[in-house]
Amino acid sequence: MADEGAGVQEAKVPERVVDGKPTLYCFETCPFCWKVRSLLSWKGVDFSKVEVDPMKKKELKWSDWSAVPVYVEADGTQVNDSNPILHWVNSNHTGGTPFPRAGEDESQDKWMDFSGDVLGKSIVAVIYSSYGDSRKALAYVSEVESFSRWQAFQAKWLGGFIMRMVGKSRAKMFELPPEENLEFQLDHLSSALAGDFMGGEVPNGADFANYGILRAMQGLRGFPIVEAHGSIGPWFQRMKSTSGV
Ligand SMILES: N[C@@H](CCC(=O)N[C@@H](CS)C(=O)NCC(=O)O)C(=O)O
Repeated sequence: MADEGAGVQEAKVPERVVDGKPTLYCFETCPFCWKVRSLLSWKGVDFSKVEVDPMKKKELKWSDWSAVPVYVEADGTQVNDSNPILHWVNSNHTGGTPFPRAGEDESQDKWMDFSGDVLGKSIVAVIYSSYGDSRKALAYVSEVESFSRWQAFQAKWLGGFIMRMVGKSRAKMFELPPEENLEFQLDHLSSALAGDFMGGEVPNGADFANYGILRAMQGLRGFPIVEAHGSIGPWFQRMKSTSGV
């Protein structure tokens, strides 16, 4: 997707705020949404979560930006795209130590970009390695109360098929087979650690961005690769306990 439309939007959408709280429009399995969920949790922000139907996305029809996550601040400010949302939440909510803003820390910026440009694509190639794994990843839909049985059926079977196709196309972007590529990318990511976290003693934007991507794999194919990794495995556990998700 082009970046046009990413970031803070001029027009406010107070009617999209649920229960007067910051509201996150997301899919349960979306890695980009977990980036934001981990930061909100770490900061202790009380927010409403709207589960978007991954097939028809009707809960998001009001927005020109059609990908999740979309974040709506309690005052109606709409922010699109996960990295701009992380920066918005960092700058507009107290709780936790703030991390550098975009453009203030080259390394943080680089690894925040890596989370979407490389790591997100690497995990999709692994999670959706077969039709069975794809359906398993989408099985959560039958537990979403707001979805009808038909919506859940479609999301699991048609969505599972589509995501298998996406998985195949992501796999083609890398030279190594999906699981080896994931290990290779985790090795690379470990060079971002500057102590316990990428931010040093406290997590920064790169920690939340990359943790969120990997957190989306929990319970799915390839997650044991993350848990078993020599330095990313322990970092993942530190991020899990400090973020609370
Ligand atoms: N650059 C975006 C990517 C978001 C994205 O690709 N979201 C997927 C779900 S994981 C999505 O909504 N896809 C449907 C679409 O793009 O229409 C971000 O970082 O937020």
